[in-house]
Amino acid sequence: QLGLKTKRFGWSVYDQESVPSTQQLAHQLAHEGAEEGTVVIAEEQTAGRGRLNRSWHSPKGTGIWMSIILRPSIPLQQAPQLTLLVAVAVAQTIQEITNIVPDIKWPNDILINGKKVAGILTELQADPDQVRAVIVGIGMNVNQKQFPNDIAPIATSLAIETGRTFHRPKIVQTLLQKLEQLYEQYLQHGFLPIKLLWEGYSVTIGQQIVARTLNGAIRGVALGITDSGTLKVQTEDGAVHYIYSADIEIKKQ
Ligand code: BT5
Repeated sequence: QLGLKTKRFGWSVYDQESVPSTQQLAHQLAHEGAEEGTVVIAEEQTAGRGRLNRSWHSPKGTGIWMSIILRPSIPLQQAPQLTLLVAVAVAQTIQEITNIVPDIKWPNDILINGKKVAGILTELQADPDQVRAVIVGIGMNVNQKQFPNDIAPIATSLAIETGRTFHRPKIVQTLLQKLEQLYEQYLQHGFLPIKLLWEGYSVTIGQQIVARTLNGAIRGVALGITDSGTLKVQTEDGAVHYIYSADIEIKKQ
């Protein structure tokens, strides 16, 4: 009923009314051997999550709460590339649907006017050095008119930004199409073309930033992303750091 026009993605769609987390269900399905392109989507998540077990607000019938199983044969250290690939697909989708060009803040935030409209959660099932499955979670705020107080200052939706409401299945269809197209390009030609597209949406590169990682904060200039998708940051003492994942604060110049 999603009217998908994709070749590889969405042959198997688990369309759920309410789940704790589509990510959790997708992990389970991937463990059981679900094929690449399996999609789990829900009207509502009661325990939607972000990175580091933060919660993701996923009220009923307003947004897109979706997880996709990918099975690329790539070494573990290239997995961050997939977050950036998905971010490009989300940005392209928003651009096509609304005509607004969103910003991507490395690694997983899609912003409009500085507020978060979508977030991506990339998780792995892996052998010691090879990826078995990548579970990509996408949360996109679509028709919400308001947010709870704790996230109201940082969150937005397509409806808030445009004053319109949107037919979510159409957005899902566009998103899966973009995702499949970028993924095929990635498998055939590698990360470089994706990286160029990503740079076109990026608000991180060239900025003074603070990157908060699990090992502490790094302050410096974001020089760029590497070919594996990590962020290259130069601190004041001239040292260059490569960051796999972090929360980024962009300092006002
Ligand atoms: C993310 O984490 O941005 C990843 C979000 C992934 C959600 C999808 S929905 C489908 C799939 N199933 C799941 O259970 N998850 C995935 P992170 O960068 O850690 O950001 C989390 C932070 O964003 C929270 O701590 C809040 O501050 C904020 N936040 C929570 N809900 C939000 C929302 N709906 N819109 C904007 N910001 C939100």
